[in-house]
Amino acid sequence: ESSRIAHSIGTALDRFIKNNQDQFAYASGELSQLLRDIALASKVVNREVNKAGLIDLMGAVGSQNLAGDDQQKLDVLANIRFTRALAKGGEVCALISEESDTYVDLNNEGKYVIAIDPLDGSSNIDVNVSIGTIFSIYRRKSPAGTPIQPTDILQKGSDQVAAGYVLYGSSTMLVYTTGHGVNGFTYEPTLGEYFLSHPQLKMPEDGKIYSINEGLANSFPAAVQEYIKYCKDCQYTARYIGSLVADFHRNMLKGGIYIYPATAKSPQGKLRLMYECNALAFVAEQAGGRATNGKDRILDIEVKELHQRTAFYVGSKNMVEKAESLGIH
Ligand code: AHM
Ligand code: MG
Repeated sequence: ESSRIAHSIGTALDRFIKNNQDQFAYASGELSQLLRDIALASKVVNREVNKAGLIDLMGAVGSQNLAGDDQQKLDVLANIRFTRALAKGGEVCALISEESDTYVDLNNEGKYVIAIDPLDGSSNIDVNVSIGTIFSIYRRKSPAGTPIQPTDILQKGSDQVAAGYVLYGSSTMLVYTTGHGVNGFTYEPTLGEYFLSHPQLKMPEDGKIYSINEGLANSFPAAVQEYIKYCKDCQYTARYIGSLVADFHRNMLKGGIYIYPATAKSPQGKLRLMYECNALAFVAEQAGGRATNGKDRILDIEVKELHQRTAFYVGSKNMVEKAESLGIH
């Protein structure tokens, strides 16, 4: 398998998906199509992210689009783009999104359920800093064509069949796993294609970067404060963008830990289990990293509601284990 991957560096995403679809346990063609739909929507969103600062300017001159989409806020627009692409693709029966209170019915014949944060990092959207898309894919439990059940929607992270993220950064990347390691693709805008640039990504087991919003430290649990002190005693590097995907991605490549604990403002934690934490936990574990809420493995947490929040500790295995040993929760 590793030689197959080695040979495919530089391979376009479409070909990579096709070459590897025999790894999917079932409905391989359909999951492949679903991944392609996500990639396509991400290219559209990427184009819009790239001209974000021009939207007001151009919108005033005349919007490109009769529906007026171009004047929408970028996160709402991204939700529209992903929903449309997935609706057209037909593989998805239900879509859970940060942007909608309830799940959205798509094609009832579809075999997959998707949970997505179409554009994460809202505080960074207007200021030209990296933002991301996060997605989790589940196989529905009820037979295709029958009414959707709560058990189709509220699946645990360990049930994910694929997950990943798009990082709209200095270059745009798509990173995903189907449970056979993690592969990263970089977008080549003039060709309009993603190419395999980071095959079989592994997160360093140790790291020296810690990422946390330290402005909220007064209300962090004592063990988290203790862990931060430990990081300082070790003279680790503090890096916090405030875009989960970007912070996670940097830590995955360089080795580090991302922490969003319970705070006075967000007693359950701020981040959402279904469309922020589970996907990154799956990617982290597939890359050799670790993800926990302090008590349970993120992927084992029982999902009770769509927008459930959780404390989130994710990153290099030894760093997360050190934090756990101090009793974080
Ligand atoms: P959002 O979904 O409203 O964008 O919030 C999620 C974001 C994450 O990207 C980021 O890691 C975190 O919120 C930052 O929160 P804070 O500004 O409290 O540090
Ligand atoms: Mg978000």
